[in-house]
Amino acid sequence: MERIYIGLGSNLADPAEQLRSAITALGQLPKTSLAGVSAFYQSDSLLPGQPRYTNAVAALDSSLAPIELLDALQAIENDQGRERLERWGPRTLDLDILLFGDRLIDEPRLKVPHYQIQERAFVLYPLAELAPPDLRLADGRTLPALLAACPFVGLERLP
Ligand code: A4P
Ligand code: MG
Repeated sequence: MERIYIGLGSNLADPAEQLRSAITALGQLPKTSLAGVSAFYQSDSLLPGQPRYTNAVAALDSSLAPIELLDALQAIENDQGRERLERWGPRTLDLDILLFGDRLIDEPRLKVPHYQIQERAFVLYPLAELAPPDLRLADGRTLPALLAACPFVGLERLP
C-alpha cells in the first residue's frame, strides 16, 4: 500500500458535482481505498477566457502500480464526458497524480511529483489539509517550503 494524492479539477458541467462523482469513482477503484478528501476550492483559470475552476485533493491508499492508476484515472475522466479537444482546454474533469508514495517517476506518460505542483495554490492548499504537516516530496522539497513560496491568493475555500 502506498499513499497517493490526486488533484481533481473541473470547469464545465457543474464542477462540484463532477468532483463528487469522481470521488465516488476513486473510492471504488480496485486495490484502493479512499483515505480523505479536502474541501473544494474555486479559483480563476490559469488560462484566460475559461470558466472558473473547482479543485480538490483526494488521498488514496492503493497497491495499484502507477501506470495502472493513471489508466484508471483516465477511464474515470472519459466516463465523465471529458473530450480532449485541445491541451489545457476547459474540461469536465481532470485527475492528476500529484504524489505517489515516495516515488520519483519520469516516464513519457507519467511524471511524479506533478510538474506544476509548486505553482498551484489550488493544489498545495487542499493537499495541506490531508498530508502530514512536514511532508517531504520524493525530490526533497517539503510541503511547508512550497506553501511559503505560493501565497493563498485568488483561492476561495468553499464551505
Ligand atoms: N501525465 C504526466 N504526468 C501526469 C500525472 N502526474 N498525472 C500525462 C496525470 N497525468 C500525467 O494530461 C496530459 C497527459 O499528461 C496525460 O495523457 C498523462 O499521460 P491531460 O489531463 O490529458 O491534459 P491536460 O489536463 O490538458 O494537461 P495537464 O498538463 O494535466 O493540464 P493542467 O496543467 O492540469 O492544466 N486553473 C485552475 N484554477 N485550476 C485548474 O485545475 N487546470 C488547468 C489545466 C489550467 N488552469 C487551471 C486548472
Ligand atoms: Mg491532467
